[in-house]
Amino acid sequence: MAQSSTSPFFSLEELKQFKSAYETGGLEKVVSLIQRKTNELDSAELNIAVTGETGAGKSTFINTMRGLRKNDKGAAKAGTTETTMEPTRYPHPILPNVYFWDLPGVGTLKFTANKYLEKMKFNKYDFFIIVSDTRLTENYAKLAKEIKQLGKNFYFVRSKIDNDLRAFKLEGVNINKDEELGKIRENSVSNLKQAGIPSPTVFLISNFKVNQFDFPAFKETLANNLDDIKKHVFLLSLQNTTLEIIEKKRKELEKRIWMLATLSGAVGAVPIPGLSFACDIGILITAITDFRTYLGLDDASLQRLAIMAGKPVEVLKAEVKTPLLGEISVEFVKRMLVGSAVVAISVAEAVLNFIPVIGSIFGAGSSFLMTKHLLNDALNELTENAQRVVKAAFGTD
Ligand SMILES: Nc1nc2c(ncn2[C@@H]2O[C@H](COP(=O)(O)OP(=O)(O)OP(=O)(O)O)[C@@H](O)[C@H]2O)c(=O)[nH]1
Ligand SMILES: [Mg+2]
Repeated sequence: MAQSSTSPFFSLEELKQFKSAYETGGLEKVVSLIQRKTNELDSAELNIAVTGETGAGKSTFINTMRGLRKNDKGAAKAGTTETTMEPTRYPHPILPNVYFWDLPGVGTLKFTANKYLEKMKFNKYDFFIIVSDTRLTENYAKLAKEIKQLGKNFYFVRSKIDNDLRAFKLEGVNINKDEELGKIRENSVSNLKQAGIPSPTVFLISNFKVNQFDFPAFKETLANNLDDIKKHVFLLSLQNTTLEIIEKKRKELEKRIWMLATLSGAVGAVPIPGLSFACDIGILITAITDFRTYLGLDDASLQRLAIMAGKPVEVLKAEVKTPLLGEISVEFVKRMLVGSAVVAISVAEAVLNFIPVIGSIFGAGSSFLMTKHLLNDALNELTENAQRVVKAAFGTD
């Protein structure tokens, strides 16, 4: 079985620590290190601040990033004339530790950029997204400079780009789309440069076209600028709007498998007959259920994607060719165990049939291998399903 080359969140330093922990304290000591990392992953928070002028599309953007439309449960109110004066927190529907913060429009408050950020309690955010639906003017540059000064990252988003393109159409002008987009981008960039931002990047997006314009590049850039753990959380929070996102999620989940397999291997080493198997099943079911949700194949995620793509949910569901759509049960995992490849079969069947008699002789190694093998199988299957779904939702591009 090929070992995954992706580093599972551990720095070189930590890996060295593992090695010596294993040499002195055995697997048990390694497990406690891994357990700690798993907890770190599960509790990692991401706080994303969204700011900009009134009506720029901040609330709609927050909904879009969470795969929601304004009438969905938990959606931020959008398109209203009343503007909130306090930062409002919106959790992600799947990852409860990912929060988008809807900040009051910069222009609505009579503050300097500095005072504004202070009032917004800037320190708790991981980074800022500055949204504008017009040219990015000097005021935005001021805000960005202030954010930088406070030691935080910012991104410029130019929203409603669909409107710009539609205007040409309404005027009956034939345009080269990429050329026009280039001009709009260049215009904002040069404004910001003049206002003192050295090399600004401006992402042109439409909140209603999630896989078009700069939206995919925007998400990728955000992910790349985060550290390992936050990147993991952020990537898993993204809606499956492109094949690239699915591939990135798969890689992240592969890292988790490595950790889960080690934990399960260690449980297998506990010399209490019967316990090993029961715990393995628990880990497997939880992992497969989580993977399914992260890959957008649970019912609620499919519904959200269908709305976002403007397709009937049945069309997407028809692409899910796995029994994983329903409840994931012990029975299901057992079936998978039996249907698994040769390497796993001997181990798995032995475990199924001989517990509790010889269950405890399957040491850490075999439980480790089995869990890794099974979760890899499940992950691959789920990934293929997710790929088919996104193709059905948005076409093959
Ligand atoms: N065409 C188009 N319309 C958008 C887009 N984003 C937002 N809108 C519309 O713009 C209007 C304002 O959007 P909101 O998301 O409420 O803007 P906001 O920045 O939260 O506004 P305030 O909370 O009042 O500051 C709404 O009618 C949205 O439907 C977009 O990308 N394209
Ligand atoms: Mg709003």
